[in-house]
Amino acid sequence: MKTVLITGATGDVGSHLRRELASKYRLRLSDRRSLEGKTKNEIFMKADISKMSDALRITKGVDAIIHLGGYSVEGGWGAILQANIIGCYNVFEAARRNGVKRIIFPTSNHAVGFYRRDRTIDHKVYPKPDSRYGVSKVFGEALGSLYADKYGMEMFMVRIGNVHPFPLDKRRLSIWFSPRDLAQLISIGIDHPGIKFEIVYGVSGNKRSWYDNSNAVRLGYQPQDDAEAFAEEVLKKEKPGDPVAELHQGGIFTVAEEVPNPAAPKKAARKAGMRKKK
Ligand code: 15L
Repeated sequence: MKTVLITGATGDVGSHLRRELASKYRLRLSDRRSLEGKTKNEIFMKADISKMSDALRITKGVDAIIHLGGYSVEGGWGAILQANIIGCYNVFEAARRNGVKRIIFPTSNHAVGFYRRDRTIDHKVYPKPDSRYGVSKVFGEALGSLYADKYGMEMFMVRIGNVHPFPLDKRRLSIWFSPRDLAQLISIGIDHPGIKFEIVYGVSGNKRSWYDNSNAVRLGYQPQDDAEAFAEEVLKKEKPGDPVAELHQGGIFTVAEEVPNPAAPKKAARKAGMRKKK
C-alpha cells in the first residue's frame, strides 16, 4: 500500500479526501492545526510548511504528496506569499531533496478565472489568474513544470473547481466537483504510471462546464456526477450578482480587492498560516 502525504489535511477538501481514500492508501496527514479523530490507517504530523525544516520532516519516506496546504481564497499579499508561494516552494523542494517524485497539486479554477464564461478552455490555455490567490496557483503550476523538466519529478496539476457535496450556486453548476469524483481524479494522479507534467480540471461531468477536460479523460477519468441534477433547485434560489463578476469564470474573485483596513493584512497573515480555509 502506498503512503501518501496530505498537507492542509484538516480543511474541507482534505476531510473529503481522507474519507474517500482511507481504504486505498496509508495516509500521513499534516497541518498547522491539530487534527481530531484520526483512524488507524492515518498518522498525523503537525507542521508549518513555511519552515523548510518542517517540510523536510513531513515529506520523508512517502510515495506521493497531495499538497493542499495553503491559503484557499483571495486574501492580502502577506498571507498569500507565506502560505502559497513560500509554503509551496518548501514542499516541492523538500520532496525533491527527499527523493519523492510524485506530487498532486490542487491548483484552482482561479488560475484561469479571468477567461469569460462564453469560452470553453482546455488544459493548454495560457493562465489568466483572477486574483493574488489565482497568481499563487499559477506559481505552483510553473514550479511544478520546472521540477518536472529539470529534476524528472512527476507533477499532476488539478485545477479544482469547487468541492462540495452539492453545487452551491449558478457559477458552481459549471465547476462543481463532487467528493467521489475528486477521489477518483486524485487517485489517477497518484497511481497513473508515466506522469511527467499534466494539467487537468478538477470538475465533475457537468453539463454547463466551461472546460474541455479531455486531458483528464485521456488519463482515465470517468466522472460519475453532473451538477445539472441540482440545477433547478440552485437556480430557484439564485439572486442577481455583480455584473462584472458574472462575465468571468472566477466570479467574485475577479472583483475582490486588497482588504482596505490597514490592520487587516497582519491579522489575515496570522490567521492564514498554512491551513486550508473555505
Ligand atoms: C477555490 O479555489 C477555493 O479554494 C474555494 O474555496 C472556492 O472559492 C472555489 O475556488 C470556487 O471558485 O468556488
